[in-house]
Amino acid sequence: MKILILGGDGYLGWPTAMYLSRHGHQVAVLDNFAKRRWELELNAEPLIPIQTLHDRVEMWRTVEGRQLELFVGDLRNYGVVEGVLDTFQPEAIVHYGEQPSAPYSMIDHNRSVFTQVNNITGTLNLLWAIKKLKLECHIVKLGTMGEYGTPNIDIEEGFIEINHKGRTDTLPFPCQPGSFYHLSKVHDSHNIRFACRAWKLAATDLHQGVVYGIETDETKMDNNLATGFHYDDVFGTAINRFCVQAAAGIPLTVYGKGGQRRGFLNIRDTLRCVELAIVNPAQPGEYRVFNQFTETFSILQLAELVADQARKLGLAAEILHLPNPRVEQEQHHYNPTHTKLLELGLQPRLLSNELIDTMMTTILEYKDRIKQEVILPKVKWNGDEQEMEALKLMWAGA
Ligand code: USQ
Repeated sequence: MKILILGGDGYLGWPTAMYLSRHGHQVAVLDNFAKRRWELELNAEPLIPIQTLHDRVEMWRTVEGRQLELFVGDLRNYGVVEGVLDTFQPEAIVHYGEQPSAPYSMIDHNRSVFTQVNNITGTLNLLWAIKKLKLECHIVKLGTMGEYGTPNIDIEEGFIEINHKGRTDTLPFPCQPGSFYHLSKVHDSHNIRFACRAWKLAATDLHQGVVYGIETDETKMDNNLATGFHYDDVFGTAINRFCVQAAAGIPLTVYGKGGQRRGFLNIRDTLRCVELAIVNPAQPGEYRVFNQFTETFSILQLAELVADQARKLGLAAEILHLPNPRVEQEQHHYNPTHTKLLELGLQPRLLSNELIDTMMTTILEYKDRIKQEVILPKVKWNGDEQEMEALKLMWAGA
């Protein structure tokens, strides 16, 4: 199948491109290298050095003997989007091409506007280009479990049947996202669903949980195929950050009580989920949602798992409860449904001590590159300077 990956230079985009190429698909990647610019803005380099996309595409051709087509361009430019779609004529488009960080979207006014304009415009351009070109093409869009927030009822897979004043309807599950980034994904979901209804487009919205992991079968084939693994306060996510903190001998940064529960999945399962969505496509006019995670944990549980494992490796891992820089519930009900990908054949690769060990071993190889100054959370949801100062002092004393 001809598959276009938007955001093909990213943490998930690049491994997905290699994985689908290796599984016999004809793959093209599009990227504008925005993530690399944001990294420069924030002094946040990936832990493992990554090559340019051009070099990685060339390396993939050498190692695997398969050619990835490479487009450079910005999804906010409609001409770019229409041009690439017209040239490549994809049958499926995997859309990762967005600003992916909640903290980034909460830094200041500029970054929050940027996140929403960037994400929503790119997706709208994509929808309009597919319509204009009359492409028969399945959109596989990376959404987030964070679109739902943490309601005090079980979360369904996209839709919920509601009885109201004697009448019944199946409606989109209510959304209570926790950042301007997560909100951008909600707005995307509404736009995509509308385009499916109005223009008979076909889309799968993958409401993904927090991804962890450094390696996939493909990145392991050569060091020069590595993907961008972040541990900083803006682009790094929970398990990945905890493993790096333990390796560096820094306390594990649990925000608040740590009772926040989220869905998690291994990076390899992300690739498999995307493949399952592609080979079992939505039909014209259909907008469907898959909740894409394999297990839930509280943040404190995860920190304890990582700390226990780190101690077995002889590292002195401690857990530090920091004042929570985010506005979020720290103790709450969380029981989201996630059956659709399992029904399509997903066999989850659950978090195990071995997996944490493997991650830590890889991280320890790059220990000298860990920048301690990018670990402490600096972005506060309600911008209280005094509390941030107190937090810095607490960190300094730890
Ligand atoms: N957290 C800590 N300590 C840390 C980092 C995070 O306690 O050092 C807590 C946060 O307060 C939050 C939870 O861990 O309660 C998850 O935070 P995260 O930074 O791991 O992930 P999040 O900001 O939610 O965003 C990530 C990805 C995003 C994706 C989302 C899926 O960056 O692209 O959409 O996970 S989900 O969390 O299900 O919304």
